[in-house]
Amino acid sequence: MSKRALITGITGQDGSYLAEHLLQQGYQVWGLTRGQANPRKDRVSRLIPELQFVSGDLMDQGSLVAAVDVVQPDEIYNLGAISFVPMSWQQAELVTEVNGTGVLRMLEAVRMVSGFGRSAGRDPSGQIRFYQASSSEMFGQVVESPQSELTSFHPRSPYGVAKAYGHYITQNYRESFGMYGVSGILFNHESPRRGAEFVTRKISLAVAQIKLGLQDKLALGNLDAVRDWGFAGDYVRAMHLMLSQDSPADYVIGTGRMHSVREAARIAFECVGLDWEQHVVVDPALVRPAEVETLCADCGKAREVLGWEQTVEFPELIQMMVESDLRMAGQTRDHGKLLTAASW
Ligand code: NDP
Ligand code: GDR
Repeated sequence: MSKRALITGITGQDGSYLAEHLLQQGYQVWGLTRGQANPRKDRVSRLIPELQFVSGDLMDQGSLVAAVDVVQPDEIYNLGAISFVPMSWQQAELVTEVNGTGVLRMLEAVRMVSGFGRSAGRDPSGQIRFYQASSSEMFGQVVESPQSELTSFHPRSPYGVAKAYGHYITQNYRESFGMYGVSGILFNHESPRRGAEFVTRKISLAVAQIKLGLQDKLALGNLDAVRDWGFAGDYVRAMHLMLSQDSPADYVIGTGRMHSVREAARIAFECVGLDWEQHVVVDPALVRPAEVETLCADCGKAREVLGWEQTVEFPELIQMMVESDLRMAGQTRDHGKLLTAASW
């Protein structure tokens, strides 16, 4: 019997890569989608025709119980979130509801559908395994570098605070009810499917359009911000590995290498033979109210226990994104349109 997985956030970057990975492993995969005519559902359904869908929203407890009950999954990957950090200052309550309380609603849905009582669910066999998409944003203002599973949190955005709640409530349900719940503390990961609002994709899209003469300038915020960037395709393998262990535990996933936004821009423009300094302008409006200046992963535990390794280095990742956007920019220009992130 093939295993059944339910993925929230199926229309996002990670959802699509994870679905492809699990299908390759022989799983049946359902994606949770919200809204009455979500165009991103059509896009992922065209990309992965084997996917099945169930409707639900992290804001709506009843819909999550119904979705888990219909799918009867062996594994749930809770990737759904409002994931763009700046939005969390503009709509803090909404982000808290989706990214924080939404995790509690998913855990409650698992508990209700599995019929967990006070003493039930202690037997690890037959449990629904639950993965929570935790984030390096929880570390925020870092007190030690690199950051491991033992590093304390000091989130710098309402997004990071909500993710910390999701992290702790998953840990608490594991300890309170014996649920198989794990959190992957993932550092930034990118791909040609990354949303256009995130800095690497914003850069690769702009580089493609500048190269084709469709745009001249690229406005960025803090060029000195440093991140540990990896490839999303590598990181979804880690999610699956985490849920494949005998005992539930949390893991940090990252590359252990740091690069600045300035460096990302330089490499991207170099890919097409252009000088970044001729095109990048700094817009102070894009600088965040409280910035996470630097992040770097210590993923020794994931390497040792999961045997996880990344396969794509940073310059290769940027090149992959620029080449993909160049191809798509060429095609959309031929149809008289500008390139957007919806083009994949
Ligand atoms: P995306 O922004 O690409 O995707 C977010 C997904 O969440 C979309 O499918 C969106 O669906 C869904 N979603 C938003 N609101 C709701 C809601 N109310 N109910 C159900 N689903 C909802 O994110 P990524 O794929 O990049 O990231 C996946 C997860 O991992 C997120 O939780 C993110 O916070 C976390 N994360 C990401 C990292 C990264 O570098 N990419 C690093 C660390 C953590 P819709 O189409 O309906 O809007
Ligand atoms: P981040 O990713 O906030 O780390 O969250 P993002 O790509 O948005 O920002 C990375 C860094 O780049 C700086 N920056 C800019 N960022 C954006 N978006 N646009 C700009 O023009 C710009 N200029 C400079 C930012 O200030 C920041 O320091 C991502 C998301 O995927 C989260 O959901 C996830 O939890 C974390 O990664 C880990």
